[in-house]
Amino acid sequence: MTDTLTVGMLGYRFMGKAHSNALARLPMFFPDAPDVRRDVLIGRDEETLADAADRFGFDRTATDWRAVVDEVDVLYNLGPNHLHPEPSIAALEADTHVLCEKPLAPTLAAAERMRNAAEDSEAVAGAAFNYRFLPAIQYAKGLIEDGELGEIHHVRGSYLQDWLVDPEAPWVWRLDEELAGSGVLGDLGAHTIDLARFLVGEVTGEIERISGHLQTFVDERPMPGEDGTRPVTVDDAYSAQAAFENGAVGTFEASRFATGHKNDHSIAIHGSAGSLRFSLERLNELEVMREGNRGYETILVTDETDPYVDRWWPPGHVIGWEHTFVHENYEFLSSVADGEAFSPSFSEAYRVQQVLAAIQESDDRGEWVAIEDVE
Ligand code: SOE
Repeated sequence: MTDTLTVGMLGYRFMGKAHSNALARLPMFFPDAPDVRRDVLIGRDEETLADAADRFGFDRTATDWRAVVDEVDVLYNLGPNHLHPEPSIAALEADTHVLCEKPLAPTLAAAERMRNAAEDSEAVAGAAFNYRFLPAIQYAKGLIEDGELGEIHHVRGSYLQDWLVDPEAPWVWRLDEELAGSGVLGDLGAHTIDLARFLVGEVTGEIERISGHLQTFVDERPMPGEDGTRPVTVDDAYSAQAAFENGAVGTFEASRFATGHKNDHSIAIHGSAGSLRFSLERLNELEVMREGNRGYETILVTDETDPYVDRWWPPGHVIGWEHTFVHENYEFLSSVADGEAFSPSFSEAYRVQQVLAAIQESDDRGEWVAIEDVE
């Protein structure tokens, strides 16, 4: 492999912008990151693709991922969920490294094929659960694994948005089961389940069984630019209760109808010796309740000794949502250059997919489901 990694990026809208911005920031803020060339931007609509390639700094464009997956060193699969399996598997079979956006796949079966392809490949495969790469979250993980909270009894995560509360909000691919696999469960629930596993998994073990409920509030929406409507075949909201191996109780929910909440991902952990609370709306802060104190203290996680902070600005000069992608890209590309595994791997993302599938099955059956029984 030459020193410069060539990147092919499938998808050029929201995630294409987030990851292209991250790649552009690396040379200035992470000069020890591998050298990367944004080689080819992959999409269907040639005109919008050409404009995006120009803005995002790609050398060329392609309208068929099959033609380029073995030409580049790394494939960024940022397409809609139904496009995660085939291009990623084809790239891994060509020993092209893959960073795939979450959720891994629309279905558990497709996620299993992706996990197996990663196991059989020499390439590095990663799942883009970007919220792991926040200083406050990594600081929280350290507190938990150092035993600062004692035995973990509760894990409580919610991810609240409200972009669909207007019934006239237009139909998009995320609302179709064939294209997305699930609605808010896979889109936002995947983040929360991954974050819970990342934060407490070492001390609680895995989620053993789960009981879930899915709800669709609006079952058809107007097609943009057309007359008529298209059915909504996925969930608008989910809630679930989970039992961890160590006996901890998990409570999870997400909604696209939480009026007034724009991108409110929050998680709280309660243990025998303390608690912590994190909210994406205050992503530089962590609230910590330590044994013997009367209440929570708010820690601004922006010291030079905090993860990634010394790459940016002095203490108190806060970072934002986009920086999670810069950190994630730095770690992924460093793993590729060093020939080391990246976390979260496709196997870890498959574990998340198992929990999502168990929630769907529990909703179908109206009873608790053991994760090991989900196929
Ligand atoms: C959904 O609106 C969404 O864009 C998710 O798909 C992202 O994963 C999340 O980070 C922000 O919200």
